Amino acid sequence: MTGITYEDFLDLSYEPSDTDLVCDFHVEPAADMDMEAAASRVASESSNGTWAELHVDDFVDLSATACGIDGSRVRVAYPDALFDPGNMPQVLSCIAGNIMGMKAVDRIRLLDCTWPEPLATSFPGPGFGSGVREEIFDAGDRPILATVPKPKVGLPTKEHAQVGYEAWTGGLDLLKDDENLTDQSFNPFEDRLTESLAQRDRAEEETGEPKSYLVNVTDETATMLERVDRAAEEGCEYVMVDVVTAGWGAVQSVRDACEDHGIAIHAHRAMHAAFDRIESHGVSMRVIAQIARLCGVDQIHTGTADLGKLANEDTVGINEWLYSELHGLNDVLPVASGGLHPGLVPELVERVGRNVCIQAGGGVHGHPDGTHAGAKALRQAVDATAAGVSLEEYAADHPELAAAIDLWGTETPR
Ligand code: CAP
Ligand code: MG
Repeated sequence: MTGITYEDFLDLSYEPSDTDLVCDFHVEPAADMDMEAAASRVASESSNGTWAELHVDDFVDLSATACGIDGSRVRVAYPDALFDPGNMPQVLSCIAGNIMGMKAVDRIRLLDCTWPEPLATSFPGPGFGSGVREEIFDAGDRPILATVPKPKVGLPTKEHAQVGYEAWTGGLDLLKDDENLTDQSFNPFEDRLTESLAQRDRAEEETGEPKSYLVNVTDETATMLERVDRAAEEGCEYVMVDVVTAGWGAVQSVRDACEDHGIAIHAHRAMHAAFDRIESHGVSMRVIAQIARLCGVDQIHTGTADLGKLANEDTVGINEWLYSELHGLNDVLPVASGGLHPGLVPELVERVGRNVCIQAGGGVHGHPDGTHAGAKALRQAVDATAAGVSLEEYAADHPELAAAIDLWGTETPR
């Protein structure tokens, strides 16, 4: 009989193999628990163990190993055979499942994962990644620019599409639905899709520039797949999914459908802060971004490097990982959004670079002369930055930019 006890899951001499998934956690043990005991329980509960001593003979040993403890940082190595290839919900049920609520720890946060080739390449990764900037837009080396109509919900379809026309002809590349706009009576999905694309076609005709639309397909999976098909039929280059509220299994289904149609995926991350805002507990945005890349989104919101209105996080570090080599999988284009306006563009580009998408809602539609002027001001701020000219100097003969910086300066809104 083989007894499995918690102590079997700790081996600080173990060197992870190159097919192990290696996860780093922040762990705060419960009052009556030392770190080694807590680390063993994390490895046990997230792989094949439980609280009672087990006496079994005929089983495949899929035990994880707590193989590193450095202060509050615990490293756990998971054998490749524990995981169901290509099944992100199952992976997360291991590495971010029961352990998040176990009494052996007061706090636990999944900080970072090192993804081995067999597991990583069991997922499709992004179809385009940052290649969207060349393959969908000819944006050169400037950031691609997006806006989202505001108020975020409530605009009737025609007004929504008109905002798109004003923004696209003002120089922006992308119109984006807001995270909670899907198929409500005041702006039904089907009408919004066709009306917005009609305005997109007009704007492309008038500007000679490629324009696109991030239509939000978020819903239960069957409906999302129908909406992906409709977006493809209407010639849309993208769909947008609220990846956290929709769920990763659903995102994988949408990715498969988008592969068939050659459509890119914009990932909105609403609800991520439920997991990643409290530094000592949950799942880091870094890991959420890793999951999103493996599941195959092409662009994802990763914050504004503390320039915007929402809680700060390691935007630069996360973006670096999104661009990094990952067993041949495409990279992901980071999206900076949340409280941005033209006056913040130079500092934002200084912090995150140009291989990004910059989204501004209030920072476009709140312009004193309206959406079209606001879009021109945002594009002018990006063009000035790309040309290495200060906003003040550029604003001398660009009145829309001048009005924006008169109103908002270079301050971060709260
Ligand atoms: C931004 C936004 C985005 C946030 C999401 C909003 O609007 O549309 O959803 O950027 O946060 O609803 O707040 P503004 P994040 O441009 O008017 O602020 O990008 O951090 O995921
Ligand atoms: Mg929004």
